[in-house]
Amino acid sequence: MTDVPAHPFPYPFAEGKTALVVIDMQRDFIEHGGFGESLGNDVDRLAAIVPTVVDLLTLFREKGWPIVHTRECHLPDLSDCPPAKRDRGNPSLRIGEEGPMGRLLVRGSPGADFVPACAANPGEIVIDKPGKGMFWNTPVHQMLQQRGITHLVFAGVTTEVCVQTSMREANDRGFVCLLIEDATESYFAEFKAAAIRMITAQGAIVGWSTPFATFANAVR
Ligand code: C5J
Repeated sequence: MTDVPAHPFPYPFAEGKTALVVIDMQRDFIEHGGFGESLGNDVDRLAAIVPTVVDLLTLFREKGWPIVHTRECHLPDLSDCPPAKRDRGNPSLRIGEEGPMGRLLVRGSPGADFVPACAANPGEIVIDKPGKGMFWNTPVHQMLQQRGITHLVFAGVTTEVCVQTSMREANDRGFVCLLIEDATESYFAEFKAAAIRMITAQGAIVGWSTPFATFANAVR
């Protein structure tokens, strides 16, 4: 066990029992013309963290530690996209409609895939999830248990939506969770800050947070 300096107190990093989870680094959230922009968001905020996510991926790959990538996306017939989700908000394009990168958030569409710099390598786990959280309607819990994973390091987008939801789901399932602060981003700076405060409050009620450099120095 290595103590990683973190908020609200050192994170107990468990080598051999830890996986990196990279949430939804997809073109539809990060590039122009995708779902994120259809909702009126400034996607350049999210693109800015790509180099740090790549550094984090490189560290885990160098160490040979397991990596999970998630994609928020739906079956082509949208049978796993409830109207309560599809009809929400007032986007210029809805989930399943044709955009410049294919059908928005539909499995197999170019826009639903990872930004090229964050593509999965062979042997890394890729989870297509219909919800905001990584456990709902996916096999990921069983896959992590089979590999003896007890600790999860989180990165990706967006901090207060899919990252926070996945961390809360993981925390409830007994995983010990760390969020890499500069490897996650929101369309709203204040929501990112608030999400990190909510996660780490009350003695790490959901988990810990730390910057990438601090994590890398500790585990290297
Ligand atoms: C959103 C996500 N924000 N990946 N998805 O709808 O956070």
